Amino acid sequence: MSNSPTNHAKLNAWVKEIADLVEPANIYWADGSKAEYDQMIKILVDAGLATPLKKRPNSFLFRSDPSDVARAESRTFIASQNKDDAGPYNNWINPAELKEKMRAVYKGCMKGRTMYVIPFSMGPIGSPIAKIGVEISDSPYVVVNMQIMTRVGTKVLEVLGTDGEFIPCLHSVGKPLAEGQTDGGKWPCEPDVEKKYISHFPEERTIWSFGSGYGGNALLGKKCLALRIASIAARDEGWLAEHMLILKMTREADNKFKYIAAAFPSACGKTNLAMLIPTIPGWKVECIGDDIAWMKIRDGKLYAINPEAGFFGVGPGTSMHSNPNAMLSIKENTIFSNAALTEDGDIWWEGIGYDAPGKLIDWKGREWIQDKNNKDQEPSAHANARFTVPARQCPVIAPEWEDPNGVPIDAILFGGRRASVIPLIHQAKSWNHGVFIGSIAGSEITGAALDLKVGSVRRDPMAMVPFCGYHMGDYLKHWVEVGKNISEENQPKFFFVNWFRKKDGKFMWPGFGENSRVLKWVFEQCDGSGKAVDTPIGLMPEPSSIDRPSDVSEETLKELLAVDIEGWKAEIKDVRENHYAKLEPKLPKELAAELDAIEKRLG
Ligand code: GTP
Ligand code: SPV
Ligand code: MN
Repeated sequence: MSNSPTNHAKLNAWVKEIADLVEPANIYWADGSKAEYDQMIKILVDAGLATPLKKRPNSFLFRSDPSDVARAESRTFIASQNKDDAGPYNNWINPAELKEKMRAVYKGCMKGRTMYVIPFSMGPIGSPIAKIGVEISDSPYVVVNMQIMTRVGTKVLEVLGTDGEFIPCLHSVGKPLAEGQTDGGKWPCEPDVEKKYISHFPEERTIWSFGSGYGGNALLGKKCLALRIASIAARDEGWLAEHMLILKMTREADNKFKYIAAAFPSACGKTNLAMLIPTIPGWKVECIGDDIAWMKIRDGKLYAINPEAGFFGVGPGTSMHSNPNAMLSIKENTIFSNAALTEDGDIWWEGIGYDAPGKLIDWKGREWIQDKNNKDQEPSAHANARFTVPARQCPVIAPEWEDPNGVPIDAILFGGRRASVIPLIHQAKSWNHGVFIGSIAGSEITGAALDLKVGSVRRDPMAMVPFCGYHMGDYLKHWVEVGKNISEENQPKFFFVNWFRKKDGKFMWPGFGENSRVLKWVFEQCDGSGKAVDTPIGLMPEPSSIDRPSDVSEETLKELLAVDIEGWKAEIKDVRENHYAKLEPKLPKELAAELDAIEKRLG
């Protein structure tokens, strides 16, 4: 290929094969430079797809098509050779059949567009735990987002050399242009959800995405590579690829620190927890990552890296009160998707902490004036409006966030959104008990997927249901196996948290920075200085061991830390009948034993 900057024969052959299929007008190899970023942005602004924001230097707002606002879970496929390898929580299509279908839609799909070839590294470039991918995409929006979210460009090709391993990631928005046709200022995509595909071929370690330009559907390094494909590599190689934030918590009195990883489902508080400002004096939290952790055993301990280079965070609800460090991160050099636009050239969203300043343009491009008397007013920003920002812009990014060796994990938190039953915190008593509490996690569905019923509770083991590239039963078995390779004293401690308990429709726990009070107990449990009581569901703090926020009554805290025996019995019954039953015959016996044991303890 004439304009290829690499002599990597396999890569060049793949690029040629795809170009022959999708028939682009041009091919462009991304070098990851600032000049290239600016050039892509210029293309997008000139095309009417991006609006420069006067109030935020080098920042831009995009409005997507209303059909293309979040991950499409019903169109996400794990096309393993055997259906059984995908398991009950994934959509499966025979890979040969899926490829045939997709080849038909890919045929000529980049006509009139430039085909961008984006070499990227998940993890610091050249680090032994990094993985290299090459994304082919016809979206300059993808190029700029990939530049922020991953490490892109020439250096990656250098590491790849002439025969290095890479994961091929093919993406198209699915909207070819006829001779002389343009996008006319409209977000290009395939608006029919049924015609979108986010496909993974586990045996080949290949990703094929078609029809969507938004988030995890299109930025293929993130969920597709760093979770779905990486989870398969992790299973085969004895490590863990998880939907987890990583934070460092320091007790300033003695400068002792702990590293905590936490898995919550999409839009359930990872970004917020990862960079929280403790409300209790004497404690500091720094951020290593906000969404994905790759964890490997080294020197008998579990070490974690954040494979990403940026944050793709939820806008609505983010304010100087809830997450000041996110607000400070997004002052400049930020891409906004589906937020509202103010008259003076800033973004706005629901829950940003101040009233909408005058007339806005909503995420659908219409005039919008806030009407606080109308509770049913359509929001101005989409619930899954997002910001894309380099992680280094976070004021509390930990100095070691790019350490290729990772950080040793002391505690692992699981969690979800639950209005009732699940207490503020409880702790597992062993590795297998920890895997158990993670495996039964239930959470109310959020707006982070476009085709699920918001609000209903679904089981989401380790927050990985949408992101695990193989059978959930085998995945849980893998977790059990990893524990066997870490000595008990080096195993992280496991906790389950729930910031989302409600009474009379209101949150009982203030959340956000106040969650530091719960993290403090976690820290103390790791440190050996915490106080805990034994309960049928695990270890729990006495209400007096949690520093109570001023706006939480003693009675409320007691309620948040009570074990609702009847509620738990119903929970466990549901797990047995509707969740664990689905995992048979692959349910690990260790987890079946944990289920029997908790049932017995509940009486
Ligand atoms: P993804 O990026 O989809 O993986 O989401 P996430 O898990 O990083 O969630 P994020 O931190 O972006 O929070 C999602 C929503 O939950 C936002 O609207 C937050 O304001 C809200 N939220 C986060 N933490 C808390 C909390 O402690 N309490 C309450 N009540 N809401 C929270
Ligand atoms: C999530 O849904 O968990 C996200 C956003 O982090 S996306 O990248 O679109 O998957
Ligand atoms: Mn996420």
